[in-house]
Amino acid sequence: MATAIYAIGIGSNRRGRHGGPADEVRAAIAAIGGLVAASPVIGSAPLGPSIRRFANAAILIGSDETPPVLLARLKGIEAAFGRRRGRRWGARVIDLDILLWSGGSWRDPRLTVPHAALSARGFVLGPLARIAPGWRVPPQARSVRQLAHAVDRPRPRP
Ligand code: PH2
Ligand code: MG
Ligand code: MG
Repeated sequence: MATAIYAIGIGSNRRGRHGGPADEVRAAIAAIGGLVAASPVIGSAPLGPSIRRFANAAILIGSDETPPVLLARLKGIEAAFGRRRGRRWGARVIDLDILLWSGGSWRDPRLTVPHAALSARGFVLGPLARIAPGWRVPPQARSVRQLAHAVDRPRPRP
């Protein structure tokens, strides 16, 4: 039995060796392994300066890795898929982000879990709510379902 469960966010808006963005997302899910649950692959409009649409998904995996060890492995998969580092919001073949960890919170100079932008990103919360709606996100312990509803309604109504 794996000692931890992680939620991972996956995004692509560029063709790669496996095909279009949705094919890249599906190939990444296979490469990561340890799959416990996977959302559908969902198309989304780009947030930020990128022009191309994204394919996004979220998965749950079981793993014995610590967060930094998992991060290093995910970066290796990104590199193997042809991800070029550099322009922060540029088009990418694959982006693999650690969203949540069953151990709670992690913070070191390279990695913050839960993902710092999680509660602001509908393209992450939408897929994640399909597989882990009841997961309570530290530090406020609001559920993924609550955060997904809140991001759809960014302003309180008068
Ligand atoms: N990722 C970004 C920036 N903008 N927009 C969508 N729709 N999906 C993403 O995965 C995404 C984005 C940087 O990681
Ligand atoms: Mg990202
Ligand atoms: Mg990333």
